[in-house]
Amino acid sequence: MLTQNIRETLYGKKIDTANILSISDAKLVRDEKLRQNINTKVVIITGVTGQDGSHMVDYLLKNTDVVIFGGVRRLSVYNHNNLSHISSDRFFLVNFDLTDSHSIASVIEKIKPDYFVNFAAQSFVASSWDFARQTWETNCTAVLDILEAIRLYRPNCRFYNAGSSEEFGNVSYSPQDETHPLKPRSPYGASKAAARQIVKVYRDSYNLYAIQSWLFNHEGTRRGEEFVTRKISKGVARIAHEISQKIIPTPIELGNIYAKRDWSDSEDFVQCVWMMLNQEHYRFDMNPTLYRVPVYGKEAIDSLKEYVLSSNETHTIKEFIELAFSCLSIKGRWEGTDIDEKYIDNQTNNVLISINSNFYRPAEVELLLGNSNQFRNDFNWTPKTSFQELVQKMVKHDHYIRCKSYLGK
Ligand code: NDP
Ligand code: GDR
Repeated sequence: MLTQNIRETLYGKKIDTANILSISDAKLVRDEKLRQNINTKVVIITGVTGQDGSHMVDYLLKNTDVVIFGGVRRLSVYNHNNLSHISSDRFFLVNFDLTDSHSIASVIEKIKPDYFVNFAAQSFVASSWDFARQTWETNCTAVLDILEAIRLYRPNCRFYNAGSSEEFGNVSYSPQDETHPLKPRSPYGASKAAARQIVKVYRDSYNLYAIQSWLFNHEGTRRGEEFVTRKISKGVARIAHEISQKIIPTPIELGNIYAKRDWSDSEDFVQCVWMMLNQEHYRFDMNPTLYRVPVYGKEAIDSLKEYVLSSNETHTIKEFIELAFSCLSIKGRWEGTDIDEKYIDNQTNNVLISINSNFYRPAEVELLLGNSNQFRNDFNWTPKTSFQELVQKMVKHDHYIRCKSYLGK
């Protein structure tokens, strides 16, 4: 029986991302959607308030006809900015927390998804030393809980978990490909490496379509503000504004600017994740009416591949900084060494960047450089956005926001 709340949610009056369904109401919505079209595929995406999850929602709404349930946890403040542009009768928010195994089991039992895309995580490496246990529970234990619930309630559901280049950690060789050993350097990296093992164990033991890629760093205008790229792009936009107002700028304080990262655009990667979840060979095995019956044969599961996704280029944080400032026509020079190193504006001699040892990590991953040729060859894929375009996109976006808020004052 459809309640008034669900009728309004389904038929357009209440499609807004502030309306979060309970798991039971989400089941009613799902049943109604399947009643309208039995072939509709149902996707659960976690982490939809974050960068990748929100881009994945955009990608699927634009390119497929699936119905999406975005998992959100209850917070005391509204944090749906990355979703506020969406209004679709194929996207619904449902309340569940990944650290609560009951809510995971319940959501999978009731919604019976065809795909479960897990982007939720404690994703900030630096904080993983401060919240090691919470990082482990969100990034690893929750993955086990999802796999167990899929095994019990929806064994034909395709599961994707977002793995990380941080699993390679203290790298043995470059570039890193799918055969590189796992040598994590942080509680975060260890949690993702452990999740990888349990995904494989469930895949092999129960013939589940369960995969995990190795995602190298990927960024964009929805990147969290504590990550180094966004911290720089926002800082550069602020400094450009301060310079234009003849104010002496406050420098951006950073940690290890010699670390090298392989940066891509998040919007490029979400498409790849969907491709991995639909590896050609399995497309015809889907049967939404099957329940408690493993769909995939051992041979099919054994030939599933897990992939590295990367730009295949590496750059230091220093290079990112120089390029970011140059996007707003600010040219600088480096002076000093170690903790005293600074980036100085050529025109005004103001300090733009300084080092603060508080941003050093207990253990650092000095170099990441991916080799995503396996994925590129198998799927005939190349990234749309280059490193230079990515930096420009982020800086221009933050500059626009800065100018808009200034003019709005
Ligand atoms: P974000 O930090 O932007 O998003 C993380 C999401 O996880 C947020 O929506 C957050 O919700 C949610 N979340 C955290 N804890 C819980 C919980 N207990 N229950 C429910 N939801 C929770 O990460 P990204 O989008 O950048 O990354 C997506 C995934 O990809 C993550 O797993 C990350 O580890 C992995 N990854 C990312 C890379 C990158 O460069 N971006 C590279 C390699 C891997 P809330 O808004 O409530 O905090
Ligand atoms: P990372 O991203 O740890 O690679 O994890 P982050 O942007 O936090 O750091 C990248 C590098 O920059 C150095 N750095 C600083 N980092 C931050 N955040 N703040 C600073 O002030 C600063 N100064 C220097 C760091 O030491 C590091 O070397 C990201 C996350 O998205 C993970 O979830 C994901 O798994 C990996 O990428 C691949």
